[in-house]
Amino acid sequence: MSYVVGIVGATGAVGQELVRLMRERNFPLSQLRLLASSRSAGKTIQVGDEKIVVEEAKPGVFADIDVAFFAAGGGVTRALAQDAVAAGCLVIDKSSALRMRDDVPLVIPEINPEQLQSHGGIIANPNCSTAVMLMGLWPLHQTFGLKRIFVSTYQSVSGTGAEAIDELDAQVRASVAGEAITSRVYPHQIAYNCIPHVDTFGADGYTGEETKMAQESRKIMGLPDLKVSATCVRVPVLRAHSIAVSAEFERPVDLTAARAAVAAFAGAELIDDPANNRYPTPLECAEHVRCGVGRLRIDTALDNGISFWVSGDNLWKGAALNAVQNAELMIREGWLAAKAASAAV
Ligand code: 2RA
Repeated sequence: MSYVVGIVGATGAVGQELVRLMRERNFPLSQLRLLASSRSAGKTIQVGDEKIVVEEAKPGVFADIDVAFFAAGGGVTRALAQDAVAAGCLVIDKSSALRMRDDVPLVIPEINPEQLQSHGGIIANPNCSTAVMLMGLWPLHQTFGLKRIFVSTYQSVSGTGAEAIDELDAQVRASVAGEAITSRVYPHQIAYNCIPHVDTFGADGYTGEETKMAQESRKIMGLPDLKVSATCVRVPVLRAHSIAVSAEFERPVDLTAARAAVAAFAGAELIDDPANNRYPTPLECAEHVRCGVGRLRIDTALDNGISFWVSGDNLWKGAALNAVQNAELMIREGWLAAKAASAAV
């Protein structure tokens, strides 16, 4: 069986990764429809041997589409997702707009795949920092029982979008040329700097990104009482987010079992040989399916604590790849119907 797939936000960074991953992973496509704002409608995008004309994402466009990956902002999801659902289209959404709704499963297929069976037409994809962090945390939770975590993120500029990549690049070039550096995307220069400010500040002093890491981790892992203290930081890295995690567990921990659990987990690659300078880095983990997990050690400040470092591609596991993996799993399990199937012989 093959599917008519729509990508809403097809011209953006995540939209382009969706196109690439579906081709590379041989997603069963009968047709690919590229959808974007009215500004981009009419442009053509080369996909393999085919030139596809970008259509405007607007009500009514989903009638023949089986699965729509929403890779635009929350505003677009709020404006169009219900229209897609009403047209019988499965929505897999990358935005944060609907993630915490009770009737919207928030799914990482290596963690809570069973939740893909009970939805009202919309599946949400987690925030990129949360997804990457959980690739290290989940196998440790299954082994020792998670109690609380303290985390700091090191988030690449591609998490903000193409304009932030351009800003970092322009600032590095300006610095090398001895020219004035200007900042438009971030409130401070990002080249040669770190900015402890991802998303907007709330009244409690935490940013939206920090709050998302707490709420989404609880929902995905089914741990409503999990205590999370997060500090999210933007760093001058182009692609792949990294997270330093200190986790406290219910049961006594040991590193041999911890490393074995991470090594056996489908979402992670254990890269943990510090004596030979082997640990994950964003450069090494960019454009990799699995997130790199390393620097595992007994935490010296927590009871039953382990600290570790994880790096993973924010545009892949943190966005496009996780969305495609969700759809692939639904297809494998027979949970996704194609509209044209009844007409097929
Ligand atoms: C970021 N979490 O890196 C965002 C992207 N979704 O800013």
